[in-house]
Amino acid sequence: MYGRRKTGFIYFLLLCFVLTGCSYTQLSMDELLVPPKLSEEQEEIYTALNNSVKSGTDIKLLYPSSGNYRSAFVICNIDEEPTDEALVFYSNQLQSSNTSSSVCVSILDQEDGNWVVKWELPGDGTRMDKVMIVQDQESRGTFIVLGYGTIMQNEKNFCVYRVDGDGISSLYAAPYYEMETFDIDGDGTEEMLYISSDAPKQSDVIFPEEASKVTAKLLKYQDGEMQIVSSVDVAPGTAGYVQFGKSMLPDESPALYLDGYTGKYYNTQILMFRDGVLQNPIGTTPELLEQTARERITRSADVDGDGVLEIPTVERFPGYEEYESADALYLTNWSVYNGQTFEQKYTSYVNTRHGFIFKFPERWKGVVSAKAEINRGEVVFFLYNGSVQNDSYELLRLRVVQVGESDAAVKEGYSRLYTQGQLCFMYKLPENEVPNYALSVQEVIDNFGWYE
Ligand SMILES: [Ca+2]
Ligand SMILES: [Ca+2]
Ligand SMILES: [Ca+2]
Repeated sequence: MYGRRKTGFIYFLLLCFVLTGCSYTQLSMDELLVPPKLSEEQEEIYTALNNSVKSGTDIKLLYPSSGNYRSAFVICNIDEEPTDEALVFYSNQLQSSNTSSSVCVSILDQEDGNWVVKWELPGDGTRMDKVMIVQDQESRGTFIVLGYGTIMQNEKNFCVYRVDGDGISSLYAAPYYEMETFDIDGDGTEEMLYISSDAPKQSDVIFPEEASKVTAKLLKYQDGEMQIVSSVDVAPGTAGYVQFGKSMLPDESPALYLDGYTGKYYNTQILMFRDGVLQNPIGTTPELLEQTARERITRSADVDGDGVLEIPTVERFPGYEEYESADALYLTNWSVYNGQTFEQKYTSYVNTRHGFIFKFPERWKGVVSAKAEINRGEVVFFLYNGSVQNDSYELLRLRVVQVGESDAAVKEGYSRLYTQGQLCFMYKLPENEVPNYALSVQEVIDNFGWYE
């Protein structure tokens, strides 16, 4: 069941990419440190761009730091003419100067097989933060959202452009902390959501508590312009976000999961569109928000592959109550929010280092503890009997080894579950079964999953 649903979800993701029809490159952190080598097509675009700028200036390509598009080149069909256009992000520096200059965006098109600059857009910052492209389902054009960062970490500005038969026009610009595109009202077209401060100008502040108000805003294209159709408060004290999870509630209505952090812990708010307005029931109800607070396990995840994100919270395994927090072992509880309350669905062990989770069967809850043997890449689960030193009722070992070491582990009685890259995920069931608590091989397979 799990495998089939997961395949469905991956297919859904692929479909999303096909629908937007744009190529993008996801880069790892290492690749980001070294500018990637340009492809032949990118070289052609780069040369055309270079020829178009003033002599005596250098083009420095700029790579967006978040979002799906991480390349300085986005090659994509943005208008009614069937060939691809190219967006290039760069700064144009005088060779004599070292100061960081403003972002430039050029849009190039192909004429007789040659790339030529078609439009130039002024950037509003010194670095690229995020690029989003939405092809409108009602054929009202392509919407390009460009987010710019400044030298101040928190100051970012975005601009929304619309491309149609008449050319490109700037529709809307605003400062923001985070932004995302998502079909939150389920009408088939993606809206834009962004989080920003509603702080009035310093000189207008009368009530200091109002100065720090931060809201999520829903931006829609209607009557020929981008309009804020609704906004809602987000939890005060959120220092930043680790994930905007595009998902749904158990009733299948669209929901955007905001996994944030406060400096002390992580928590989750959910934006949804109900009764014609944007709502954030968890973020605006402190008692609900508190129920999502956790010191570790940063992100919500769809741990059963049904398309609904589960929200994690953590508690210590039995026997670790008195340990220092860094030495304790934690189990993770996963809940769904049904629109009113949280429903706990799973208890699991989560290994963030190797990106896997192991869900506990019902009969293990509250009675099974664990021990980590870090040098062996191993975790041992056992029936708790008053102390974590007493692991005589062993139930399961999960171990991650290098592929080259897996044969040796098989000789020690381990079996292979999955091989991924250079790592082999293995398990071992004890020879002496503990009555009522022993797992079958099938249960081991069914309860193992990925957490990325
Ligand atoms: Ca085109
Ligand atoms: Ca929509
Ligand atoms: Ca789920």
